[in-house]
Amino acid sequence: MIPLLLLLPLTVPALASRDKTIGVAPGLLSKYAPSSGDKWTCLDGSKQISWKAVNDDYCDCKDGSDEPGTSACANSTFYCRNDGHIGSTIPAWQVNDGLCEAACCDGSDELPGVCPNRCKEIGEAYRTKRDAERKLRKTGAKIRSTYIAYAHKEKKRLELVLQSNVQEIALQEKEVERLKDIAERTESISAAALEHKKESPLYQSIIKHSNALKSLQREHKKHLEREKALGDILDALRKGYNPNYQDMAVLEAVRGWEYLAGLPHINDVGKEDSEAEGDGEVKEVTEEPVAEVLEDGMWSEEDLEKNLDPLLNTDYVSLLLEHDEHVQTPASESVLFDLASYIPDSIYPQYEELKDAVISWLEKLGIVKPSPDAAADSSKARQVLTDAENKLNDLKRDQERAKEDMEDIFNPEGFGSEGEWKKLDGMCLEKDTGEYTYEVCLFGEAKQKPNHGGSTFSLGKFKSWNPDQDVPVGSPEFYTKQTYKHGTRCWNGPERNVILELSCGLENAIQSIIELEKCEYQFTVTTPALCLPLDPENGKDAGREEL
Ligand code: MAN
Repeated sequence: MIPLLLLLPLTVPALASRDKTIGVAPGLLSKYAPSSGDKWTCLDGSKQISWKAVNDDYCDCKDGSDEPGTSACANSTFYCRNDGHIGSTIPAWQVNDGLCEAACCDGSDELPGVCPNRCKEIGEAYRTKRDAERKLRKTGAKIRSTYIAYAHKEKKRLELVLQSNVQEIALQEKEVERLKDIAERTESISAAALEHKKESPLYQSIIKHSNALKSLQREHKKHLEREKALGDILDALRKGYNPNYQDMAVLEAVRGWEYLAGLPHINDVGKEDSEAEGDGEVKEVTEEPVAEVLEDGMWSEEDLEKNLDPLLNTDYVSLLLEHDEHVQTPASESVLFDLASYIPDSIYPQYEELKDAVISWLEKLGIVKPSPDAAADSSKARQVLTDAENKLNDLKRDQERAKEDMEDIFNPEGFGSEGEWKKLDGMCLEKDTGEYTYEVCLFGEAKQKPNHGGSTFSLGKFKSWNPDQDVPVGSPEFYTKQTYKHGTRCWNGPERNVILELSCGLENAIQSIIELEKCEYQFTVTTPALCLPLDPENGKDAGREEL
């Protein structure tokens, strides 16, 4: 009680003696000076008051500007200079309330002697922390810039993929058209007509060639295997024979093999090296095989290995039908002689049934030869068509994916406006917490894998960046959170999901995992992708203002 009584009478004179500019922000200091006649005008220009009335603990101006250093005006603010640290502004009601505000480390919000000035130590600690953060940002930003470069390269690669994909699709579309035509014609042609076509000397010759080639291929394979086995035997002889026996037959066989296989003589192997290095180790250097000179159109060894099988799998019936198109227009294909094309659609099924019945009677009576199996040929043509259509669909899907990837690379809602996140697409990070190993494949799926048996649970798939409504898309804060949703449902509970809290760090790593609520997990993750470059001018963060 006594100290309070002692303080009260001191308050007004103490205030009167204090600097009139106390609590004034640096930008407004020039406005706090008396005009002639010791007058002063409120900052909003609404009133002129005596200079003495400034900071006299009585509110005169509507805008509160006459009391920057007291709590007299509810709408004014107080500026703490915080020398040794960073200045800050607090609301007027916190001034002279007997409490030392953390934001005013110099204690200037209270009367002298009430709060100690802690700005030196706080400022030093702040600067140490800030410098460490800047160092981290600087190094991290260098890694981040490599991520950006990767995104540009990736874009170029995707552009090329798209270009070649467009050409491939066009070619494959033509191929599908061609095969469709063949399949339709194979299906429409009668078995007898097909058999007749197969009797063409050209077709017969091709089949013969094909069979000969298949037989040669079989023999060739046998010889290759034999040559390999012989080579192994000779290799063993070369390495294992004892030169002291001076067996000329063996020596000749070894020399002959070395000549054929382009190997140095076994006694010379490693001599040069061991002479130079003195390590005595045997080193073998095989001579480079001399490249074969091929006549025009001839196949190389590699061609034979790679392309002979596809050639031998050619659908010769399809070729035969296609060949027809090039040499003649079969009379039976003319609409004039195609009875079926004159039949009205309504009675076509009955016509087909009647035709099949008549043919089957004629076959049974031995008047016509049973028709060979045309279905096998037509189903083969259909299969080839289906394969080609599947390939076309795959190409189109690849194209769609490449287009989506292209759109996402420099998209603020995708991999960031600089593409800095593309590098991390699909990168998997793991952390062992004892009971579980948690995994997140960025932009993919998060998982909880038990370390001592049991099932792995999905914790959800990538859903979005920061879902907070008030965080602008593309702002640095936008990239500090990711959500992964719709994981395995908890027993009697919600689906598992993850909130990923991201911050700048030199490594892409999971730092901690907490199950915030049942089946809701929080991963904290560091990544260089979030290390924004500092302002190159003064080494400060370009986008943020210090405390
Ligand atoms: C498993 C784990 C836990 C989770 C419970 C919920 O044990 O996925 O993280 O809390 O299921 O039943």
